[in-house]
Amino acid sequence: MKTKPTLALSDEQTQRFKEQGYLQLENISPPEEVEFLKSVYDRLFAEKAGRRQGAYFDAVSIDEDDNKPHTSPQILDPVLFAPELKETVFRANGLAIAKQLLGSKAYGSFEHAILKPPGIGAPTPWHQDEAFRLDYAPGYDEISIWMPLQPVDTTSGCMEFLPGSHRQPVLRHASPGNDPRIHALACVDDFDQTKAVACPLPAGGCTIHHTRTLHHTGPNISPNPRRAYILAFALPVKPDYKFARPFPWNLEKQTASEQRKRDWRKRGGFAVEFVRKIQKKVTKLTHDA
Ligand SMILES: O=C(O)CCC(=O)C(=O)O
Repeated sequence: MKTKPTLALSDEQTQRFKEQGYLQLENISPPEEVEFLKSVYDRLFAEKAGRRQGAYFDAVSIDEDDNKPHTSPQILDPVLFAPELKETVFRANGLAIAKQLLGSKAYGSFEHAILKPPGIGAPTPWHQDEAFRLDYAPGYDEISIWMPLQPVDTTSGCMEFLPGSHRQPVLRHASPGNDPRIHALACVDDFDQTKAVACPLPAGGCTIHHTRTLHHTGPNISPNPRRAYILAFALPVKPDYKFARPFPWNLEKQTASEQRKRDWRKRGGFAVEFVRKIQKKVTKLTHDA
């Protein structure tokens, strides 16, 4: 990418991330960029961008009814629907941080946007991101960089982490209410929620967490939308089914968004997906260079 990073983690911050499994920064994207991202973000959610191809869905409901208000709408890979998101200071800084924490081969693996509408925004259950993985790959390592586009605290759904929890394996997860039609996952193993640390942030700040760090967000009871834009970075790996089976809670899933994606593929979306895969490979190679 052309945009240059404007920050680097100190040794002390890198060490803290290794010990705690998360980190908080006051500033990863400048104020004018946050304003620009907010306008793109609001347009994408107003359009329900990617709904017909399974990229837009409500994470905490059965998500079949377009007329019901969505309480945790998400868009997977929003950059596919707004190419102007490609060149940002947020992305350049995120990649630089990922290379510091994971190694020089780190690349942008995935991104998503999660909106919690004012007053009705639903909590995100406690989970480890790795629990969403569909395959197993030796050497897999990933971090997420979570940036709010407005100030965020415990009344609007800031991130809360369990320090040190990234040193555990992936714990048992299940669909909320054991309903496999719901996209979200909730950790159903024992863990001590009283040790959770909330991370309020200014607009354009961020939290960084490891794929195994237990985290959640509360509801948005504030009068303002809570917009979060998340970039994930990983090390390149190859899936290997000899080593482990996919997680059982993912094998059960039957979400409406997956069905919309299958229908879209049949209508020709598979060709679009193929082109996107090639473009992603090219971007990854550029990041490696
Ligand atoms: O924004 C949220 O509510 C949750 C975000 C999250 O779980 C993540 O980025 O891994």
